Amino acid sequence: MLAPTKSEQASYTVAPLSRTLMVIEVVLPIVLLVLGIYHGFLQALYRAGIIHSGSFAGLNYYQGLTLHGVINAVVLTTFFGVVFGNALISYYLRKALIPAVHLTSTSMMVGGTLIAAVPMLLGKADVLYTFYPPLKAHPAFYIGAALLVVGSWVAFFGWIPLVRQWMRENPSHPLPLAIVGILVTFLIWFLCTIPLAIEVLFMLIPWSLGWVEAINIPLARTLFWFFGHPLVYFWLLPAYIVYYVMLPRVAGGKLYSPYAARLAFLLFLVLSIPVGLHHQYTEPGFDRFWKGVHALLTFGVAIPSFITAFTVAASLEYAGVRRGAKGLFGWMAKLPWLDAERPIFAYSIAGLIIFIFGGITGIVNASYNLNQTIHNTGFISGHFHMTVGGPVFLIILGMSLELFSQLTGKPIRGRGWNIAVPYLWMLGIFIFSPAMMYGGLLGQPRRTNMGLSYLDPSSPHFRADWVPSAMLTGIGAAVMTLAFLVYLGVWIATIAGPATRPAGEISFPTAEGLHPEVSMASIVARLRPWVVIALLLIAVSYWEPLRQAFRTPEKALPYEPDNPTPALQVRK
Ligand code: HAS
Repeated sequence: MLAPTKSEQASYTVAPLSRTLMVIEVVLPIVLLVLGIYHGFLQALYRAGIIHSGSFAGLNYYQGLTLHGVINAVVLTTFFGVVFGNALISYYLRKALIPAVHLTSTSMMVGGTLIAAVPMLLGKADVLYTFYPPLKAHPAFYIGAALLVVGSWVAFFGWIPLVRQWMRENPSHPLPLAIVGILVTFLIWFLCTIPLAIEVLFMLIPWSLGWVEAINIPLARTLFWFFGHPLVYFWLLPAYIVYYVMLPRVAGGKLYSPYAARLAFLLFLVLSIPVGLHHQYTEPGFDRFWKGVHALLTFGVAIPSFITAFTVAASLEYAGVRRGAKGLFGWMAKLPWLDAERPIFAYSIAGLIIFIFGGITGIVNASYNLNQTIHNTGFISGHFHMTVGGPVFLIILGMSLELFSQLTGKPIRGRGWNIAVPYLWMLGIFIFSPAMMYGGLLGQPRRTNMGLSYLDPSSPHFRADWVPSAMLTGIGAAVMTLAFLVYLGVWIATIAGPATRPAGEISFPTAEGLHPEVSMASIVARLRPWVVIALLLIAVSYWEPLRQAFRTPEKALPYEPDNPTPALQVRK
């Protein structure tokens, strides 16, 4: 056990109703993840030419890819954001969650997930996680997704009175860093899901119900990416909370700069939304000027990650030196890489190392001219498996297990196996993603329903130069799947084991600052000015692109499954 620091408090006992709801919020997405990972593995085997179209456990290619994307990128991440937020609010503010709000939020999220699952499993919603028109889903898919999102809003709204109460009780203290982190995460989430709600409620649902014949495609896509890029920071910021608040402590050191940590979160609030056009560089209908503005702001949103890279590395170096390290890089060897009692270190460091490469490839994507080469190729899949599939996924895995253990009082079993998971996953990612990216540079498409044809020497589509990267993609995915199976084994052993502690006692390792905590007078101790700047920047950067999308005459007609090229079903 680590000796408590000044900034650490005693554990906080969650009320029985909230405890039960939080166990559901942790366990349900992990159960669904089995399906999500399985379909990811099948995708890779299909791309490697090992299985054929129609072999997706009875599902088609798009159905399997939709299950993979929606479960891994939307359901898992949203549930984790909410349950992690519930735990942070309880522990750091020492306040009970409001029971009616908590019950409503969990019921909506679980209900929405189950409602959306039915059409996905029946093949009535093969629209991928981006659900671009003219791909059209059954209305239940959109309604279920809307319920999931609104349920997460309800959780957030339930935290606000507790935060305000804490601020009244502690007028001379800035909010704890973890609370700033989770509030910024959900402010971004709330702001960016408003355009999504408009797209779903006023465009997709009426279209899918047949109330309107056609909808405006560029507008739907622009509203989606208004949501779609900040979404990635909604995924990432819970990991950053762990890196700033907990990792320096489990590494045996201190947080190098509490000021820099707060600044990084606040810069995300300002810069993560007005960048969505970088997903639409290749789309006609928008002035190049506005694409350029979003490109510039995209470079801006990398800055808080650079701040994080420096601050977290400095904190880890401090920890290594405290443990007796010498020389420029000696600190790395002294870190607790294999400490099975503090698995969150292994889950964090593996994610951080992967993210160095995920981040660099993001900068490549953001560069307007380089994007022309890699857009819609395997390079993009390589990038996002090193971001959402790196730090985000590993922190969700590590922290979900930790939360389950604390909520049920059952210690994690198979601890040695548990810390093997992030390193095995990292190995898999470092085979999978470079292979995908190299294939992408050779022109391999990001999604392909062509199956074996390009790997089959007798086919006119055969591409001999794509074979090695396609094979390596399959090998990388096999290693990643193995890591997940080990993780599942640890879960099963933990569930089967006895409870040895009282259930529902939450506590998080919390690092002290190496430099002093910020004062209440500091600009980074306040949220409101940053929200105002964020709103202004969104208005300036999106007003004209939205107007341009609104004016476009392109409309999506109802999708016909027999037509293999839905993009052609566009009426001018
Ligand atoms: Fe991205 C596409 C640009 C970050 C996810 N991105 C995607 C898609 C996803 C995704 C899912 O500009 C595909 C969407 C789709 O379906 O079409 N992305 C960026 C940029 C960043 C970035 C500039 N992306 C993310 C994160 C994601 C994510 C984070 C998920 C969580 N991305 C793009 C662009 C596209 C795109 C274009 C569209 C491309 C197209 O054409 O379609 C930046 O935020 C990245 C900044 C990060 C860094 C890295 C900092 C490094 C750190 C680690 C330090 C390590 C330490 C350890 C301290 C600059 C913090 C040291 C210790 C040792 C022992 C070594």
